[in-house]
Amino acid sequence: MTAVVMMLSSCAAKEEPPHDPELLLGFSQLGTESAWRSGNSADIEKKAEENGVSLMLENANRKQENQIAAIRRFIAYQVDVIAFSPIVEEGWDNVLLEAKEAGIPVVLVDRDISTDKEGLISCHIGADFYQEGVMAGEYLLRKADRLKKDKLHIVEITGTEDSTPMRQRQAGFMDTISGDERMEVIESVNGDFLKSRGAECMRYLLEKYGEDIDVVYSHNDEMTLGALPEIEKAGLTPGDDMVIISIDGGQEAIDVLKRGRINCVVECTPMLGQELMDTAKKLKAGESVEAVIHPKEKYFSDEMDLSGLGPRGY
Ligand code: GYE
Repeated sequence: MTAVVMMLSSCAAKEEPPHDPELLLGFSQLGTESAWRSGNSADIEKKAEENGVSLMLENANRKQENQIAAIRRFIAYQVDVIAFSPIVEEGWDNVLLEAKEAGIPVVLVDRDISTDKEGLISCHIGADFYQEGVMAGEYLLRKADRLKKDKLHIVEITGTEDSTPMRQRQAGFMDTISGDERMEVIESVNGDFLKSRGAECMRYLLEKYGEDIDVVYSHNDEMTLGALPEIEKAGLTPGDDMVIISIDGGQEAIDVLKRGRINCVVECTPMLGQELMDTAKKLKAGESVEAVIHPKEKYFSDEMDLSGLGPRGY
């Protein structure tokens, strides 16, 4: 009798309305090159868990071909939504056409792609990198007023060539400062968003220009943190002898800013996980999504009292 009751009750349980089928999200992260990147991966993992989303996260170790292979695996696995942070802008058309043919929506996280094909991407969730460059340039214009100098020799250490943040942070900065006669970019070198390359680039620039460098504009915190010890080794004090401008706003750079060795850090938030989960759920449900989602960002500088600033979380 008991057995029959149990059988009946388990049958009854099966007839209950089915649970929402799980959402399976494939995400190809581009690497682990910075505190920003690690913070971004950690946030996506945390938000997937909180939202009950099954996440297949693959790390491409900074190789585009690894990202393409990961996206193909996600297609073969028939995930519900594919997301990825493209290391560079070009070269995605073929694999994204395959995703489109398989009927799997694709979300860009962080960086953008460049394509003339329609309908490959459902949504781009990432920072307005051009605006970040503008904020860096506007800070420098204000700083130049305070320094009362006729000429500022600027060196730029850029991020990964052909990536969206590299292109847009450069464009926003240049468009903001180029009309001002005091501003002269004497050289722009590629530091690939890496700390070791930031140090190498700075050594090269110091050997070539020495004390003539007035401003270092670096496209991310990692390269800045690599460059600073090189400036000190050359007998100069960053933040005093040279204006240092960085982007990202991770904890380490903010701490250095508070100590006066960086002058301005433009924020780029890696906390994109919740927007990604919301967007993936809508896409699975067949709802429409916004084409572009930019998080709100600000900057931190030596013009501000930063004593009350909370922990950054990355
Ligand atoms: O600024 C840098 C990272 O694409 C916004 O990539 C991201 C950049 C970030 O390596 O630290």
